Amino acid sequence: MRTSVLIVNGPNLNLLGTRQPEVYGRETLADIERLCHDHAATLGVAADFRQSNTEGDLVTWIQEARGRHHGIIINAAAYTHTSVAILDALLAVELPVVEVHLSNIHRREAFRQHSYVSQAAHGMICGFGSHGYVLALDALHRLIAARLRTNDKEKR
Ligand code: CA2
Repeated sequence: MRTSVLIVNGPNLNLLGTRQPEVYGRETLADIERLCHDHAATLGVAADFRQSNTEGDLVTWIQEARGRHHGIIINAAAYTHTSVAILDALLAVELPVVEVHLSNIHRREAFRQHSYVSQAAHGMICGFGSHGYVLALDALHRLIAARLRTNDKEKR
């Protein structure tokens, strides 16, 4: 099976490029999706890029990733700071997870500085705008390759 990753985006990220460019930049979510597909192609990886404003959609997509994808990149947006449901789904799916944020959440309001998602993530990339997704793809690709090597050794 070709390496495949799920890229999940949470609420209001569909508004990117239309408001608050000083915080989130001028690129649209469609621009970021293109960037991800282009970079994933250079890594030989398939990328399934999704966005929803609904917490349940995000939970369902994470659950469905098991058996379909090798890892998950997630920008849960505001649900990062509130959602135990998304944390539980990420823990249950047992796939490598990389958390990404466009802005540096540690330079912002106190309520953005706690992430439930981080408890299920191998690592987090924040503050690099859309380039964070490229960095996240590189990181996840390495994690998946390491995991596949370990699985191969265990089979031998
Ligand atoms: O920096 C990030 O990527 C965030 O995940 C973005 C979330 C925010 O709640 C997190 O604390 C950090 C917000 C996404 C909303 O995006 C908008 C884009 C344009 C206009 C309004 C909202």
